[in-house]
Amino acid sequence: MTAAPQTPDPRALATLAADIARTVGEQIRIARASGVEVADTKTSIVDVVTRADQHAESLAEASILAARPDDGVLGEEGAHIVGTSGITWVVDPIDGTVNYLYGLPFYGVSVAATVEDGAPGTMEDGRRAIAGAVYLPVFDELYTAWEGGGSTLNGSPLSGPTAKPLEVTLLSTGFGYTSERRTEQAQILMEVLPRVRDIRRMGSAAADLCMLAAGRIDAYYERGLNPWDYAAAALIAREAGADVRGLEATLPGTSMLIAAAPETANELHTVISTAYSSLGE
Ligand code: LIP
Repeated sequence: MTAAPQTPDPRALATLAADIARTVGEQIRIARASGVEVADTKTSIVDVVTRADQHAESLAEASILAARPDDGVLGEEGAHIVGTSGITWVVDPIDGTVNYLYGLPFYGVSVAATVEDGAPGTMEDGRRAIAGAVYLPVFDELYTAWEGGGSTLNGSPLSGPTAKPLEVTLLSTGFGYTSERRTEQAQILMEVLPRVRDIRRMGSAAADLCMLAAGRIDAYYERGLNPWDYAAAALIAREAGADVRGLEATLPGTSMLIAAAPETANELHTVISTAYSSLGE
């Protein structure tokens, strides 16, 4: 009987994730200076993919498999390799693609090593990140975490968000690419916005969750994210002390991702849950 593959040291996986995120991030930052080309659209005319997204994902995939040839890879731009090691790398080559297209600074590379064992920390897509990194090249900020190892920004430990009453909470959120989803999100925002200090819309879920881990925002929520948007940064936020949760009994992920200090997350969860109930959801 073949032995089950041993889960590798999460710290070593985090180091690999960080190296790849930084290398790919530097490549896309340099490439941006020469311009940017839309290669295709996806769920709508405003959901774009650039040539840089495609090249970045190819580089990330090749780097992962050079280091760990038996692993799987799942990428936003189509990478889908089923591995045999039990580790699947979930990659967003450019999270914040529209920001990258417009030359705005909030974009980054997200690389997560995940397992599918259903243990606490498992997201709605069934994967659990045990190591991950997000690199924001314009700011030269590398966020790294591994399970049980805490989170760091450029090597310095992060202590995450502090608990605050919702009325003084600086909240980040994001919106989908279809008018139907944005109509619903605007209705929810109408319930949330009057109850918080202010909102920020940075355009990258990975950056949002890293800002939360760094304590630069107090809370984040979004509906409609993909696994590659959140895989690494949800771990970074959790390991910094944030409560990352879904709506009601749902695991955090595409249906809803709420992240804040536990007490703040409780308040925000109640407001969002009530808002969706009044929408008839
Ligand atoms: C983005 C997310 C962001 C969301 C955007 C978009 P992309 O991912 O990170 O939170 O609000 O609509 O989905 O498309 O730049 O990889």
